[in-house]
Amino acid sequence: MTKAIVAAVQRPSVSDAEFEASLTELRQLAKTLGFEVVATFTQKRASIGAAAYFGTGKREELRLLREQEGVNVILIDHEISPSQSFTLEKEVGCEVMDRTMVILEIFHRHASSRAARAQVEIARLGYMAPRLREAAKLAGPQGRQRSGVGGRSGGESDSELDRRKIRDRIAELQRELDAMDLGRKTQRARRQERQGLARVALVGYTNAGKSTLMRALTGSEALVADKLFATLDTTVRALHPESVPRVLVSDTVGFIKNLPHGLVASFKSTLDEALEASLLAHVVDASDPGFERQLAVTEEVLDEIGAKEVPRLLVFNKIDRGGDEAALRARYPGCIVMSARREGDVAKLREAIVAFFRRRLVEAELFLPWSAQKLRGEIFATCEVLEERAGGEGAFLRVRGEPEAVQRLREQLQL
Ligand SMILES: Nc1nc2c(ncn2[C@@H]2O[C@H](COP(=O)(O)OP(=O)(O)O)[C@@H](O)[C@H]2O)c(=O)[nH]1
Ligand SMILES: [Mg+2]
Repeated sequence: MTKAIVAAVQRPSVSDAEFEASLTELRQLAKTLGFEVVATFTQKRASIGAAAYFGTGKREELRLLREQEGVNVILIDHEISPSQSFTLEKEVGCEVMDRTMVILEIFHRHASSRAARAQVEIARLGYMAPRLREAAKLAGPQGRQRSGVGGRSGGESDSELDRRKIRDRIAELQRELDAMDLGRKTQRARRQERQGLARVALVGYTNAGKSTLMRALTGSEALVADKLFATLDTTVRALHPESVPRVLVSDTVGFIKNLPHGLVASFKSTLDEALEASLLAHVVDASDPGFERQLAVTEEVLDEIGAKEVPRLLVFNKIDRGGDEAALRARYPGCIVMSARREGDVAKLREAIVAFFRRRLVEAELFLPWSAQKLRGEIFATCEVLEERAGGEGAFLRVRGEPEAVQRLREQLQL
């Protein structure tokens, strides 16, 4: 496992509480990337040097700590400049990632649609460009000049070339995005594949407990081996044990308190998972004193990405750690107050989710000609089959399922 140190400078304008909250969030983000955070390293500093993020003595201290702990990467809880990053890497002897890089990496992993991937790549390239320039500068004059090959005029430096390449690539991605019309086509294809499947997406701030609930609701090792779901990504799992109707749960990238400005667009595009769901379970950390603001921000962004109409289930989690259950219930009617640590509570959440989808179910009779038996698997996968009768030319199936699923089966049967 990659071992990491979370490190930051605390400036006088930042309160202890703020500072600690931000570090906690970064540790959480590191965990999301699969890092093991073995230490936290901080320094109080009046100002941050242009070239060096930490003071001289502190950098030496950090180097020793890194060696002692066998650490592979240092995570800085700020967006640092390319030269700060290079100085630090050289001095401590391992990779340095700043907050922006960590977040970009998480978005990258969560981007599932083409549009989301393009959006994240644009943000990544924008972040990389000045860093490549810096790397070229540090490599010295020999490293910068290459003889003119590959159709570029002699004397053009590598950094200029790289910069041009990045600019071209960003322009290309931007054109792709425009052409995709926000990926409508891909989305429609994906939606069709998943249509009729009851889907709930877990949304909310990072650290609210989404992934924990995802595991609790679906069984950690529950693999979705069904052919029907073979193309679904790893963040989608069926409720386990299985329910009727079968409900798919998806985890989304979490909201982040200190989201770097340039990442807002890519963050929103990674949320498109939420748009495909028929229910959003908005998970809130009830024990966080700032939960009301987090809740409001999440709702605002969901509105902005066009998820306003998707029904919500408000889930106040971590009530075992604090929070006023009675007050929450009074203030947010219909909400669920729970702890992911309590099995009974998870079962109740599960029931609430299944109940939502059950309310929407309709009953219908389908006629399945003997010639269309390949649709049988799909009928059984998307609906509950209440009764089956054989007729002369096919089978009559009385089914219960989502209105969209039944409608879609009807259309396919008519073809
Ligand atoms: N005390 C307590 N801790 C929880 C609860 N749910 C999640 N956690 C912890 O909160 C942290 C963040 O959970 P995680 O599921 O990764 O949050 P996510 O960022 O929303 O996916 C983890 O350390 C969990 O073990 C809960 O109900 N009670
Ligand atoms: Mg998570």
